[in-house]
Amino acid sequence: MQKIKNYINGELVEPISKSYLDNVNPSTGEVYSQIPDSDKEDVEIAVQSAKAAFKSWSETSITDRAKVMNRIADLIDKNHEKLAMAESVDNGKPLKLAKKVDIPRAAANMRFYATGIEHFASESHQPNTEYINYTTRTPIGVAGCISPWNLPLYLFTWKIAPAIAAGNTVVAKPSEITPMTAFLFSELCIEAGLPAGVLNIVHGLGAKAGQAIIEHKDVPVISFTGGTSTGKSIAATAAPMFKKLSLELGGKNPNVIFADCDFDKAVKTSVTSSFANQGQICLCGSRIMVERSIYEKFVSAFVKEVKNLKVADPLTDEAKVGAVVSEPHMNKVMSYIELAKKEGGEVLIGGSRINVDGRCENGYFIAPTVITNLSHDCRTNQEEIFGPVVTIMPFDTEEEVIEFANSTAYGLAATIWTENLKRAHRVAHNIKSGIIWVNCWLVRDLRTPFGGMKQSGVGREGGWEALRFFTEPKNICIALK
Ligand code: TXE
Repeated sequence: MQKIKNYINGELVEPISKSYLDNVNPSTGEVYSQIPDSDKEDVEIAVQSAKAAFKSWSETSITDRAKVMNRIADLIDKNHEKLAMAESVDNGKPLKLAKKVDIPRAAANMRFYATGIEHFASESHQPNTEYINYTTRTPIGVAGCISPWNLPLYLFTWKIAPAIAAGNTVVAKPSEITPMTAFLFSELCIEAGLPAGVLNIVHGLGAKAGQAIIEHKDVPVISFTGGTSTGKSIAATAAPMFKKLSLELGGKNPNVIFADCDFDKAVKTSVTSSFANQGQICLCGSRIMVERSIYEKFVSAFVKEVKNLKVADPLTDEAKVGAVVSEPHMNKVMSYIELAKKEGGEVLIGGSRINVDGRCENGYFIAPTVITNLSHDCRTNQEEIFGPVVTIMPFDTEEEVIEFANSTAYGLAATIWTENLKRAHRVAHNIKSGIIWVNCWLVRDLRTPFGGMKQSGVGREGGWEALRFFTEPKNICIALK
């Protein structure tokens, strides 16, 4: 059985304890590889290796940093099929999706920040003829990057790329639930000639290996994507140590449909925004709010469209929906469907596990589920489910739907469907979330700020935001006379 290794100081190594964890293929329920159960000692070596590499990497010219990052991007492209297959097997997502979205985006992340760093600039301020200020932005040191299981290589590289482009060295931990592409990525970094110690990848559990990274005194900057409760605990550890923190956490995103929308487009895109990646994207619209005059029509068109979503073996071409990521996660999602029923919800379609015959008979498949008849403030509509479950509710006025949209503890993303330009702007301004899409969903321009308000996180990723996050500004004021 394949054994994944840690990537420390430019080499693939076993965990010091020689302990391993099982890695399960969620489409079959079978253990198919082993991952290092790393602990403090492995993290210590990784941090020391990153510290040792920092001086030379931070002094490496931006052009040379960009060159090696571009080589990594080219190798991701070259290994597109292999990486996409690994992502689908590890995560349960349709292979087609991994090919189209996850792997191309990982390459794009590396290229985006390889070129971005060559255009990044700091400021100069001159108040009069006597003084001039200039601001430098220098790399901070060893960055801790911790990523989740829903978009494994995509989110892993989204953190690593700006960190190393800016001249930091990194100790990174992918999710223990989906470690495979991070391992394959470490092989590509070696092949591309990334200097030893610039990136170190430690595999293992969050509470053990992850926590050791967060607690380490020589890791002054941390970028984390994952659950809100994990984010809270990371903040509690990091804040008294005055670490710089970027937290990208959960969401409970509203999808607001006004009667004057482009109906067919709104229905089709809303089905995608509800169920893409089995609903396991922090940007999925999980609460659909529809203006009452088109409510019935929308619900029946939506359900009709959902019937066409084929749940199948993720490696087949017909699969529109694959397996959810793990058995515990499947149980969590199923428990929310039960909760919805207890709260008076009516399940219009789905609501149960699906048996996919053949090699996937023991896989973790859940039918795309649509629930109505719930109030905006019940638990089903307040808590993050993070699975193929969506609720639909009617609203009467613009004021009311803004109240519904803003009623959760989260504020990550929102989608608004209307052909009324003024209303689109008004509602966009009044919804408290970091990202708003009007008449579209998940259109990503990597230059835009990405992140959430309220319990959806702290800070923003993307574009200059990430390069600012991974650098320390210093203002130098010079007397000219
Ligand atoms: O995430 P965790 P989980 C949400 C979603 C999901 C819930 C829990 O609702 O059901 O979070 O998922 C590492 N110190 N999202 O349990 O635990 C962990 O090893 C340092 C939303 O899988 O937050 C992994 O690498 N690290 C989300 C990463 O944190 C720790 C995506 C995320 O795991 C740690 C995923 C600790 N103490 C889940 N504990 C999104 N916003 O996209 C865990 N980790």
